[in-house]
Amino acid sequence: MHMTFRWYGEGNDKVTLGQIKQIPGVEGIVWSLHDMPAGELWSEERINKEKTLIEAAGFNIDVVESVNVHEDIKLGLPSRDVYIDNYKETLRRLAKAGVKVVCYNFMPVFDWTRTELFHPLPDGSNALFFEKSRIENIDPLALIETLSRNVDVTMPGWEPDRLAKLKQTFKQYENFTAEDLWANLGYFLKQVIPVCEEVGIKMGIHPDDPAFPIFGLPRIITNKENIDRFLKLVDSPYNGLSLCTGSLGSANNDLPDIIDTFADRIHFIHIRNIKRFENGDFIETSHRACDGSVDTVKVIKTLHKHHFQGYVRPDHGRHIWGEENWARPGYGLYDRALGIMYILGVWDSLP
Ligand code: DNO
Repeated sequence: MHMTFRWYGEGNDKVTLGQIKQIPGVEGIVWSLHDMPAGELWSEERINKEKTLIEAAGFNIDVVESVNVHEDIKLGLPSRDVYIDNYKETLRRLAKAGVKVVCYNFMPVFDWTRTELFHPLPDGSNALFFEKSRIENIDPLALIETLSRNVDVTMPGWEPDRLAKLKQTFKQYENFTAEDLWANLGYFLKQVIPVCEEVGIKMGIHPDDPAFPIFGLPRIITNKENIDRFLKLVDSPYNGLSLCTGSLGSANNDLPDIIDTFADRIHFIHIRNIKRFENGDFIETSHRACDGSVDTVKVIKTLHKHHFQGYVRPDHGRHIWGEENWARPGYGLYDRALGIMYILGVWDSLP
């Protein structure tokens, strides 16, 4: 297992590479060019600038999260081919720079969705919260507007270029089905995976977060059966998973069983915990198994049993010790660092 830490880049993340260096065990930075609109070709100059910066701080650049997929590809519009060509060329350039794994998602319109970014927990910290009934009754545009008002950073999946076109994008998805999305994902993979095989990059799709349809939009990477279908779309080791315990955990999936079944196709794993409530709400918690609904200890033990050689990162922390005043929602320093110590603690204790 190779420990990593997600970092949003100079000037875009208040956590510093120097701080990350002091967390035991972190080998690599999970990075991206966060200002790059989906579908655009990444320049070698920008890639190499990031590489130099991260490597100078003593980390590898093996994992990119994410190279975002343009909406036209998900919608299956004729314009998708241009964006797929850009995607393939970006992968070639990333491989040349030394990247090994690329994380992406195939969720229509939104990436991860929550109804509150700073929901209080009983211990005085706060965390990302999902309130099911609110999602069912709110206009998505109004929700995003309320949420973004509280933060001064651009969050992945909620980039200004995407949000500006939200109304129009929703219109494009009218009458769009889960089967349409499956077909468009297959089309994308059939073009991209051969390039990955050629250049040695492993693709890891991120499960849908939450792992059920919202706002009437289909979501397909949600459970074991669908993951199986996904992996068979292109049955290559380069077509794999970025398993996320919190995303799949939002729909009560049996994570150890999923890991047992697909271990050789998991290239990257996000470990976090959430507490699920009976009404479908959930809140993010500390990484500790007994604090949430995901048995994180069993997850780590199962990875160990399979001699997991891929990349792992602690996912969304709570905001603790006042860091909600400066850190990105879900991506502060302290709770993710505690999460790493928990993950490594369990891992190191295994024979
Ligand atoms: C949320 C993240 C996701 C993830 C993308 C992958 O915090 O795990 O935004 O990066 O879905 O493309």
